[in-house]
Amino acid sequence: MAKQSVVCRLLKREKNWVKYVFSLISLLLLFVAPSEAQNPIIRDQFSADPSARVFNGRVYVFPSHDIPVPEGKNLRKGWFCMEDYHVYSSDNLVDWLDHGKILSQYDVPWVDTNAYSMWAPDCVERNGKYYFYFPAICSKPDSTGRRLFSIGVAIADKPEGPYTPLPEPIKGIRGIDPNVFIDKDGQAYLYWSLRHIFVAKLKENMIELDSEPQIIANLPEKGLKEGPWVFERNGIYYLTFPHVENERERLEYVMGSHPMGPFTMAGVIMDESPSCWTNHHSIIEYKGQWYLFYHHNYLSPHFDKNRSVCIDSLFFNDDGTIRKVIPTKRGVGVADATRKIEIDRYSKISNEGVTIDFIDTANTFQGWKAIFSGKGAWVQFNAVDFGKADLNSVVVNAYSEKGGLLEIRLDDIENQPIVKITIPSDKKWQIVKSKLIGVKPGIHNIIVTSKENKKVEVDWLYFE
Ligand code: FUB
Repeated sequence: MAKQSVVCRLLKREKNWVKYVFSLISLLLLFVAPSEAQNPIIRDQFSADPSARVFNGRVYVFPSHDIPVPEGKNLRKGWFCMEDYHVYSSDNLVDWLDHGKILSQYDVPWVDTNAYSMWAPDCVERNGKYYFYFPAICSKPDSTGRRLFSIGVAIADKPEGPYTPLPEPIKGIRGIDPNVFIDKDGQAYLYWSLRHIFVAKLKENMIELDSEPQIIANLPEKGLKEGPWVFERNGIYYLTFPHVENERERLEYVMGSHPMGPFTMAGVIMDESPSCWTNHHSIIEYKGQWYLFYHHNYLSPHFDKNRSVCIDSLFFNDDGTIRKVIPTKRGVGVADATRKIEIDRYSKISNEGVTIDFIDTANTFQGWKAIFSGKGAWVQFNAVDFGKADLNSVVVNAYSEKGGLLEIRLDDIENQPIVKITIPSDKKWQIVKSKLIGVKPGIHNIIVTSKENKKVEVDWLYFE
């Protein structure tokens, strides 16, 4: 009812259809889109193994979907559990739209639906069709009686589906983590892993192999390798992959002059995480900037098989090598000053006097809060767009039993504050609104400082 009357008002107000359609889309996005600018970018469910692709000017992320093990299922304890896939898209890497479920294990005739094994997928476009590649355990045992991983394909006319799965997996493959690379000459290659990393040419139809699978040579001998992701830049072919050099997976890469190799070991893209055994990634260029999509168990600190997708910027050296990416909480993209800014997803933080914790440890999807406890402690959140600066107040969601005083500065902690925020003492969360003293137009880093030795918790803030 409420939604209907808003739409009616819109119809009356907007005189031309272009404006109307634009307003309607924005309105719909408000209702369906989780807007998450920071890491992790997907907060409506667990998500892992992100394959990011640019289709029609938008970034689409095809992750796998971790779920807690359903009750009553005889599944391996402490292991991955995945039964379907969603796809997400964005045109600013800030607002991510969940297009919903695109494929489930129950849709695919050859998949063992007791296995919950819809692991890391990929998707590519060819001649206007979208080919979604996914691994899963076959319901039919092999000649030795084992049920093994195969790779299937589902096809759609649009990136967000609907996808129709083929009745059989691709012949000639045992393995996981499919990745497809289409070279400039139009030849498509399929990569996958099973202890080694394999490659084979794909036929023009994208659903059959056109060469014998071959093991990629010159990769580290020792330690698990999986999750291949291949791309080309300035004539260099990069094969990037998670590898267990020490205790957990880190992201490494090799460089070569042909998609099938030979490749030469080039280095580490991201070090292993202290808490997540796996990592799995993809690399794309979007609007002139390169990005690394990867996963981490941020929303499930005590169980690393429930992971979440993150993004950070990636840079190359002049010789084509990749600079190591240090994972950030801030992630990428410009934050709109007038929308909720979660300063706990900070760019920088003072060494003392401020910590980050979940708002509710029983429901981590509610996100985090910044807890100030010392005078002079600060949190910096970069790239906030104040637009034309016709803003005059800040709204903060805060909690402080004894009350406290915060200040916000732009760009440099030595600058004059743009606002002083008195948080009254209270035993519940409160929305506090304070007048801005002065704000400059454009994009700025904001620095929130505590001015007293009193505990103040901040969930989010925005300007209006
Ligand atoms: O998500 C299940 C498996 O974990 C993937 O297939 C691997 O790459 C690792 O991320």
